[in-house]
Amino acid sequence: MTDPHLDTRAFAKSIRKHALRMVHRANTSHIGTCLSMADLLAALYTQVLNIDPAQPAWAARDRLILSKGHGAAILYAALAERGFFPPDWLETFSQDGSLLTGHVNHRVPGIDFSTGSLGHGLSVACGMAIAARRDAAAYRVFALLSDGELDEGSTWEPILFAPQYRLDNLVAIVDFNKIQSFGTVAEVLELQPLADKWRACRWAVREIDGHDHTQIAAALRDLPFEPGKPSVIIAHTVKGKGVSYMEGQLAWHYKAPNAQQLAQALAEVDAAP
Ligand SMILES: Cc1ncc(C[n+]2csc(CCOP(=O)(O)OP(=O)(O)O)c2C)c(N)n1
Repeated sequence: MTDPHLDTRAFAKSIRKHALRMVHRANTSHIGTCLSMADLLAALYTQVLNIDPAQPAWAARDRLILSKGHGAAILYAALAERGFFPPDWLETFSQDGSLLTGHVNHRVPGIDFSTGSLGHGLSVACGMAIAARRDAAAYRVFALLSDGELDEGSTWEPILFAPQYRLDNLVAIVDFNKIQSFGTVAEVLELQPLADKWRACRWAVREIDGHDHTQIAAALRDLPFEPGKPSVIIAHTVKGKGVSYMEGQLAWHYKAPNAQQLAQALAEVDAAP
């Protein structure tokens, strides 16, 4: 169930701030990837996903697989904001003994699949989408992928497979921030023209600005883009979006902000429109 009182922009700010505090506290990596998908996750969790925080395993729920599982912090933040578990759990992120591990853990309420080893999420999402078909269930399956995962052959197998089975209950979203862990996409393994590649594999494709709330909402509202075809949203994003000194900077794949950097980051997120 979506909650009509949730404000997507406020939600995006809130989860950005949680993620910044979490990686600072844990002195851990991956803030850049969290910030690049913040607006996409905010739209999904406030406007789109048919979920019930009181029943995380509700059989009819929409499924979401964060295939880029190193972005766990901001997904946990979104789940806490939606009421799947108390927000003070976020303070344990990436600490010994915590459920909130540094990569996505399915033991956390609201998580459908553990991820972190890149390149598997879309195959699992395909399986869930087929299961929905066979059970005549109406839920949809969303897989949020990184551009780095599109360098892996294991991601292209479900890209070929899903159209064959006319899985129009399956939605892939590519967080196309054009930076990986050791270089840009263009340097490591060029993906462009990316939309043409998905189209050639028989997906219905929409390209959007992944930080423009109007474009994100419109794309998610129009799903499926074509009956009988899986849909992919290629979201052009900026790694580190919302924090000036992190935006487009490779180093923030790994670095954690210190106390002073955290204070500046939180202030910038607060000051954004
Ligand atoms: C199979 C696999 N190989 C390597 C890694 C290590 N690793 C973590 S993040 C990452 C790449 C990050 O770039 P991208 O996938 O584009 O995601 P982004 O952080 O830019 O959203 C890599 C190689 C991994 N998690 N899984």
